[in-house]
Amino acid sequence: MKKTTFALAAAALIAAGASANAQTPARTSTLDAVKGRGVLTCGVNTALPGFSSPNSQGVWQGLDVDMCKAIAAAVFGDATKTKYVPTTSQQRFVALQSGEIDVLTRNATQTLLRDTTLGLHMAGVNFYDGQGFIVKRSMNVTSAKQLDGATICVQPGTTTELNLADYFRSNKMKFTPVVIERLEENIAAYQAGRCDVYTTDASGLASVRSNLQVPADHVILPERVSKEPLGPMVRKGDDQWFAIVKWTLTAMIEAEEYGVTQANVDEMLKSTNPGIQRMLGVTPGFGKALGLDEKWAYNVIKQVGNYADSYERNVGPKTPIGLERGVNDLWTKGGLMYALPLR
Ligand SMILES: N[C@@H](CCC(=O)N[C@@H](CS)C(=O)NCC(=O)O)C(=O)O
Repeated sequence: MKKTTFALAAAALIAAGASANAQTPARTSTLDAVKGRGVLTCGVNTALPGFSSPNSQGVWQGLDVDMCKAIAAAVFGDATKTKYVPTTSQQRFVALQSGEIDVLTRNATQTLLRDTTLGLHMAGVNFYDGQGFIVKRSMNVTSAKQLDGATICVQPGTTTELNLADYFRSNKMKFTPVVIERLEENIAAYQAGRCDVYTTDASGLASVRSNLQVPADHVILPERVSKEPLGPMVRKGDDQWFAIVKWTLTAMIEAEEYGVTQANVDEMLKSTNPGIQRMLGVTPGFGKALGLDEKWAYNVIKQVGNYADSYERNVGPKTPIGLERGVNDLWTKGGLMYALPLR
């Protein structure tokens, strides 16, 4: 009798598992699928210089592209084994849910509803941001509070669209939205005067401005009207893959904390600091725990760099994007970047 009950319960569990499998393609190991394919597929922006855009030779570059390369370096020991799938704000989550991409490395904000209803997990924050507004200098506007009655270009399927409505409502102002899916068309509409204002994450504004014909003719207004913690996302239901993405980003930040850079990582293999020894695989066990080679983090730092290397190269003050570290600096320097202990 007991045996029958057990068998029935087991059968029910298997059936439940099977139906969950049918709904969630992520149930097969993403790591195995990526390794089998020999390439990591990342969902990126269509063209957001500094974050992800192809250069004149068609080579993808940017902070979010580096996130993708870092995962490839951790998995394959080769940061070039990547494929980039450009996605609009509206397509991006479906691309991840459907398995078209292995990871979304594309300025996606973590929110409660996205976390609970999309079947996706945010694996960390690689850029702390906030929403802003860009206007033509000739409008002589110095504050978002002066935008009552403005026509505003915005991309659908974004937190931007929602925050925009909140901000204007709470400041008792009116606006006319012009909702356009593709970034380039938003920018064209803004430049052609179809809208007075373009709104998105401030990092996106800096990127967009660097691409305008005369950047100095446009002003990013000082208000930040939301919190936009941006970072890589994975499908729910594959804890190992989630851990790989999470700890790859963590390793980049941890390396900056330890002063281990792309330039000195080989020298650092001789370090007597136990934390550095664990991170670089000199003390083994940490790669194995992730299902990766012990040199996983070494490969990330050697081939892509630590978080600061990537930040300065792609979006820092010396680049056309020109973003100070600000809240994206290490916690030891007054910022929010804090690596969970790699031990
Ligand atoms: N962080 C916001 C906005 C993300 C977003 O899609 N921003 C636009 C404006 S910067 C974008 O990335 N466009 C680039 C593209 O469509 O290629 C969100 O997750 O909803």
